[in-house]
Amino acid sequence: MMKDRLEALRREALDQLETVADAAALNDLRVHYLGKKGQLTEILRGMGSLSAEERPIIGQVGNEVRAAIEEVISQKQQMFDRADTARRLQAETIDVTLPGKTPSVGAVHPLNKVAQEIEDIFIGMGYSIAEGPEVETDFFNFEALNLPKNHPARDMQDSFYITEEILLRTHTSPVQIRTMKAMNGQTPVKVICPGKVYRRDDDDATHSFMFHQIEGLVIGPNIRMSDLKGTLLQFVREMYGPQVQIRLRPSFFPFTEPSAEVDVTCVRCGGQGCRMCKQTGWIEILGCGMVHPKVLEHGGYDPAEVTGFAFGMGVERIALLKYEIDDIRHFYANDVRFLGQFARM
Ligand code: 2NL
Repeated sequence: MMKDRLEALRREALDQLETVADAAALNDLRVHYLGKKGQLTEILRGMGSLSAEERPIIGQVGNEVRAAIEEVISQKQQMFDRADTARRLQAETIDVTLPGKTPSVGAVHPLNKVAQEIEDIFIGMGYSIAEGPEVETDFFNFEALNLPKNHPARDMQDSFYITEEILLRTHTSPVQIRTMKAMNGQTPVKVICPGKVYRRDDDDATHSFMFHQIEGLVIGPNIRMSDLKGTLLQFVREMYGPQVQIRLRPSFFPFTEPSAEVDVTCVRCGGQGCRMCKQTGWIEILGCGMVHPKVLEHGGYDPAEVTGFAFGMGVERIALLKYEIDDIRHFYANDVRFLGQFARM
């Protein structure tokens, strides 16, 4: 009786296993036939009522049936495992011969590059770099620079005022005043001050409400105009090449006396005359002069004891000339088609 039931179970199980579709269905069958609450256990539970002679025989048959079913399950499991591996190998193949994706690499902005180049030239001549706040007081931005109240350059229309006494700096000169004060009358002073400056202007191809300035200041006993000229000649030759000449034209700034504007022989035509220099052969690049006695006093120096020179240039202007760019607004548009051209220069 029990033996017949066991043999029937074996046939049924092997029949079912023959057509099992996948690993999940296979597991269901294993649980159904061989599990703790499965069919085989169910039949063998009746062993208790068997005679002592029958029990080992039926036990033997039970073991054979279990072994036979397990054997087929194991074969099927291996078959499904191999199929799964084959499918994954197919689906997850990596083509190692495909070319890689080139990552896009950033680059230093042309304005920062030119500013660094200018800084390096002056560091080579023994200068230090000084920085200071972009939000300044009326005293440091104007008063100390010999621009007294009601001077036309202090017109509300020309600067970004925050209060009556506080504004965005219109040049980096206040950093030099701060440097002088920090030096407590000691010499020499040899600094360059780079940074952003702000002026209320309508933006066009050559003007921006914010631009970058680099100013230089040297103070010591017997600093002369010839020191200024020699320094600027050295600077432009390192910047534009050993062939360039400079000329100084008389000018006016409230903070220098005498004052001059500096031209270089045209970096495009070499002085022959072209559209870049408007046929003059010369291009204006910076302003300079001997530090005004009142400015020395505001900085804590005695104009009877020491003298100094100063100069100031716009980084944008130097960069426009160097790369022959026609519009200052390119520098602020952050168009990678423009910026990318300076990546490997
Ligand atoms: C320009 C002209 C200039 C200065 C800046 C200066 C600073 C101190 C004392 C005296 Cl603390 N002078 N700076 C002098 C002459 C010209 O800049 O065209 N800048 C864009």
